[in-house]
Amino acid sequence: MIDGANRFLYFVLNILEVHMKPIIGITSSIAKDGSVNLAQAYVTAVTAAGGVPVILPNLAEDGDVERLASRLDGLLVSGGVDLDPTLFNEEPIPGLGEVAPERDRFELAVLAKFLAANKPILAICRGIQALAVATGGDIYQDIYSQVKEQPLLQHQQKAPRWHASHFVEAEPSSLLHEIAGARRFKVNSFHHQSVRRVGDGFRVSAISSDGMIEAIESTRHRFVVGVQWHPECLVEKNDAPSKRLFEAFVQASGKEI
Ligand SMILES: [Mn+2]
Repeated sequence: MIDGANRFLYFVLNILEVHMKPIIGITSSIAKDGSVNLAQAYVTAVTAAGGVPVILPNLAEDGDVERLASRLDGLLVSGGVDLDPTLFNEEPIPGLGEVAPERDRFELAVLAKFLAANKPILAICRGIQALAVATGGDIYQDIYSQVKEQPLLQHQQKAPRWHASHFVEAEPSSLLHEIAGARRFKVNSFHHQSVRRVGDGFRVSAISSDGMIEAIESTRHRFVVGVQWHPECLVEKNDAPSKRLFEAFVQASGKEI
């Protein structure tokens, strides 16, 4: 009898837990062969942190984006190709790489919906650049040709994706500092663009030793964090700051406003 009641209780708790798991939308790219593309590492990292991931296609209709955003608890803006510089009123320079106009349009639109609703956002690599542009900041199209003031680190590492190659320094009392639990830690690096200027209501939350902005966060929202590195690739090597970042993001997404 008691055993039966316990089993029933366990069953109910299981259902509740599953129902309470936040749904995390992850943006995707369109591959050369026309398929919707997302690295499995994002899905694995969100799942491991207790979220239910769903891969988002690049929708064009504003009403569809609104509807989609209203159903999601958190938004993960994933990595990918360069951002179109005309979005921040610049002409393309020779160092600019490939761009993805339909993806730019969708990500800026879905970011706007999430920011307006104060729903959690984790923006990774290309994602931090989209977040900066979506919120009135701008980016370097190509740090190697545009940053002349100081020598740069190797930000396009040749080491494997799970290898943390350079240090970053978190700004004291930033949300990132609190989550990472350390001022200085190592990250991986696969970028030639970088945030140049943050918009109103945003702060820089980590820099690399060459002064490049490696993380930003909103001071007006409950959880809006952008990182220039790829924490989803470090999670598999049990990197503590990366695991905590995904956990904090998923946890924030599970809380009602
Ligand atoms: Mn870097």
